[in-house]
Amino acid sequence: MKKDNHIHWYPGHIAKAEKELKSQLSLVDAVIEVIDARLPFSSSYDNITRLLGEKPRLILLNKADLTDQTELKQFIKIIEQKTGFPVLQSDAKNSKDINLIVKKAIELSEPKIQAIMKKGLLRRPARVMVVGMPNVGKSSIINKLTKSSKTKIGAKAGVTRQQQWVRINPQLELLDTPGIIPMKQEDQMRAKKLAFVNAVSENAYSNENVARELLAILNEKYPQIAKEYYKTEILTLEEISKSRNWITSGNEPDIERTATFVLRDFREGKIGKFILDEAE
Ligand SMILES: Nc1nc2c(ncn2[C@@H]2O[C@H](COP(=O)(O)OP(=O)(O)O)[C@@H](O)[C@H]2O)c(=O)[nH]1
Ligand SMILES: [Mg+2]
Repeated sequence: MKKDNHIHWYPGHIAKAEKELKSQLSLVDAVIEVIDARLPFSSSYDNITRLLGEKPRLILLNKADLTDQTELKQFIKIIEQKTGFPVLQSDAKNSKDINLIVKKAIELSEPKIQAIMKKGLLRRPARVMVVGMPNVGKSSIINKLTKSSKTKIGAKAGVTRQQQWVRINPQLELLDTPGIIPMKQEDQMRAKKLAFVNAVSENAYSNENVARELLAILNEKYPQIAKEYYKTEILTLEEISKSRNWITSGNEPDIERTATFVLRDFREGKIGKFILDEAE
């Protein structure tokens, strides 16, 4: 665990993940980009457009159950306008969005399928790759889509074994990918936001510093909700540890334990429903 107030970035792994993603791109007709709806801007991959080129894309704001719905609707509009791609919200515990996701993915792939058929080849299922940062819910979405009809297709030629194709229905096959994070992250605030939602390895930061930063943001944007949850007047690790009676044997506030719990509470949506990016 790191002790300084800095999120450490490891570009080595990232370069490899980017390279793999690029090589897979030629296998697919369209891409589903999964974003954590609590960070509609910060958890989108900056380089995604450069990386994906002209591939049709569906943007999914996942973990919508952990956000404020009114705010989320605003972000959906903004992202649709900014990217020109369709944007849907989704939530692992809700199956109502399944049909819409499947329908959109097939629709976005149709031009490529049509081009193949024009060459005299038979119609094949749409092939769609699911990409996004670690922990945004890529695998959960695929699991949800395949819940009833899970058919592992196995490795295709030129595809390494970690990559798993699954058939959703006769019209659609999905490819799960490992999470990718930006190659560089000079914006420390953004790096911290990604740590809040567990998109960065825990080895890269100190829980205490990241939890303090989270409390500062909640204090600014949603002070009442967070104070009510922790039953404190002031939102600090010290006050929360007292309120929860998390005290060390030396009768000091147990800051490390409190920080771990604050991060866990936030990640599980216990404190409340939040969006931590600003719409402007
Ligand atoms: N509350 C909530 N949790 C989710 C949702 N989707 C995924 N998760 C949780 O987020 C964590 C990471 O999910 P996973 O699918 O492994 O993410 P991946 O790394 O992008 O494949 C898991 O603990 C999931 O249970 C969602 O829509 N809502
Ligand atoms: Mg996964």
